[in-house]
Amino acid sequence: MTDFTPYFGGYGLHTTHGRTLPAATGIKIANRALTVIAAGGDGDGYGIGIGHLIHACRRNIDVTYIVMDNGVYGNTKEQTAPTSQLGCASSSTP
Ligand SMILES: Cc1ncc(C[n+]2csc(CCOP(=O)(O)OP(=O)(O)O)c2C)c(N)n1
Repeated sequence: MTDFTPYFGGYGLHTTHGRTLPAATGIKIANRALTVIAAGGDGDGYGIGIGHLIHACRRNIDVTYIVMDNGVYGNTKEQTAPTSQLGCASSSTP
């Protein structure tokens, strides 16, 4: 997992894995004047958080979402993730 905040010099919030977009959505709704940038991994956005991603698209509020796609669940020892290559060997699919 990457600490994204220092690159932008703004205020940062680290939230629960898979709940990046609900947190970002809440912040934007609370103060529409803020520029809100959400960032997470592919496991975060396309695995545990996929339902939130779909609803965030549907709501279409003005939030930028950056997915850092390394194709695995890196932080928890590189298990296969939703964007893993077909046939990739990982700690969960050796
Ligand atoms: C609610 C919740 N479920 C599971 C975990 C365990 N966990 C921590 S990081 C992670 C996977 C991270 O993968 P990804 O989002 O792709 O980011 P990467 O580590 O590859 O940068 C998991 C499953 C957690 N911290 N919280």
